Amino acid sequence: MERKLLSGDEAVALAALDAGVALGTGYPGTPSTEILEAFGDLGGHARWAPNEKVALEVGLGAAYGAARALVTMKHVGLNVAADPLFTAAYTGVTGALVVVSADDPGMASSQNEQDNRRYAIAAGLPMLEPADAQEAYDLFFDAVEISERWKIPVLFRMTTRVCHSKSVVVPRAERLARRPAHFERDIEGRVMVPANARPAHRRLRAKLAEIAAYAEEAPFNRAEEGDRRLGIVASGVSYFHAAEAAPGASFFKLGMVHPLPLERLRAFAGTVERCLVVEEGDPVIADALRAAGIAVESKPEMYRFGELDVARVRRIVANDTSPEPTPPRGKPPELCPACPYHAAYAALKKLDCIVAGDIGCYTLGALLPYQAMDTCVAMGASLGVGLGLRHALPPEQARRVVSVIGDSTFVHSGITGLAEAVYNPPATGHVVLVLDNGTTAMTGQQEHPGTGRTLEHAPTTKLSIEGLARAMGVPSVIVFDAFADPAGFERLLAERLAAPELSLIVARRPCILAAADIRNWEKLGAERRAAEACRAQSEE
Ligand SMILES: Cc1ncc(C[n+]2csc(CCOP(=O)(O)OP(=O)(O)O)c2C)c(N)n1
Ligand code: SF4
Repeated sequence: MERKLLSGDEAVALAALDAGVALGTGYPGTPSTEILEAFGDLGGHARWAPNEKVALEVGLGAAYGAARALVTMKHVGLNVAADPLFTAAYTGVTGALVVVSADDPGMASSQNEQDNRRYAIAAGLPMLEPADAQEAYDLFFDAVEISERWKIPVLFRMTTRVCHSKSVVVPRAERLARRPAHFERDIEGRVMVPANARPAHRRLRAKLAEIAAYAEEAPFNRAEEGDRRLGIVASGVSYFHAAEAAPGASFFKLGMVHPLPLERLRAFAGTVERCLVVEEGDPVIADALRAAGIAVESKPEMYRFGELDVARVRRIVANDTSPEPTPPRGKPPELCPACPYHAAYAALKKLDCIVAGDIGCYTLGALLPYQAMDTCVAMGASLGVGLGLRHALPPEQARRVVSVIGDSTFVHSGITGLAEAVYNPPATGHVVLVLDNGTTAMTGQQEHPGTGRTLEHAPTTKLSIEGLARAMGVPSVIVFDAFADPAGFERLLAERLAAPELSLIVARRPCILAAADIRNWEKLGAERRAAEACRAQSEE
């Protein structure tokens, strides 16, 4: 029997391949990024989208066309994709649509630790949650089956530990063949005007009731008999922590966290003296069980924050609310010594700018030695927040406001903010600084539409940030290498801050860690283009 050592992310990629997924799409974000990269490496059709909303819509389109589609994102990405997600629950799909939400309890690399199990409840979608790589592999097939059987998108929740921990995976001997794609017209089912959406909502609730009945029987939800004095309900990695913290206890291991198998859980709770829900993040399962009249204990509030581990679960079992030991503070992260961003931040600091920042490697400009970023909320927020500050502050302060955004983030969600800047320009003007290092550095150097290369680094049409800004009507657009000429950049920034118009500066220089690879891919791309041109000529 074949055995592979895989991370949870790699297991999902392999499962997607073995389950005949025709298209994988998503936007990078730790801890989900490796899924699409691995899917591409395995030969799957994998694509980076400009953002999560577009990724979900592309996946949905493929699933309307009867194909199986995989969409990946980190937890906050689901906020971006939430608009189509909620209505996709109404329209359903023809093929299969599995949406991976990789949550980050403890915020190893995120701006919040939102618990996306709440999205399953809010959107009315089934959600599966694997506990390790083998289960990630196995449950992916269940997700595809549920999606096809009930013609519904399925959420697949993973967490940092499950995404990144490696364990042995035994793949299936037989792969699923790809579904033949085809289009069937279904205007009432797919066009969500109110008259169609009203019955669609009822259909969704009926599907969910059927899926709840299925969850009562499904083997991925299982009771494990043990000592009757303590029964633990758990899912995801919490199950393994609890199994180690309370060996011998009775367990109810959930593979599906929405809808819950309430009757089996009620029966389980009735067989144990004390029934405790061990879950990372919000008390989602505990609240649902209590709302159904099932008497369970939830963890104390202090364990809502951060990841769980075996030691913390032991404390939960003992109902220990004494202060927890504080982990030693590590060395704060900093920009690489030769990072192209240094010159930009030196100028922003020197000119005492009020910086509406954004998310990427460049967020490190908020830390020492520069401390030259004043806000950072969500991807793309630098534009809107900067404009709001410009509108509200007295002119002498407003003139110091700069929106700072990376190239990948600009394409992800900065473009609409720039439209707002053009449409409602502040009286003092505004300065948008796009730090273009030619990659998505923060998540491990992924491509995006502005790099002109696909997920596999093959050449494609390149979105020009400066061309786009000019076409949108930004009056002053300048491309500058701040690293090569720091003094010139400082002069330019001072001049643009003083101008009562909208300026967009693209500070362009490759990330030092990505530069060699970029050169290599550019060279390979040029060779490929030349070979294609040659072939085309010889065929003429
Ligand atoms: C909605 C959302 N999706 C994904 C992420 C993960 N993420 C944070 S910043 C970023 C892009 C960073 O790239 P870029 O803007 O080019 O800046 P760089 O890291 O290269 O400096 C990504 C993918 C996130 N925080 N929020
Ligand atoms: S990885 Fe690249 S962008 Fe990030 S700090 Fe280092 S040089 Fe700068």
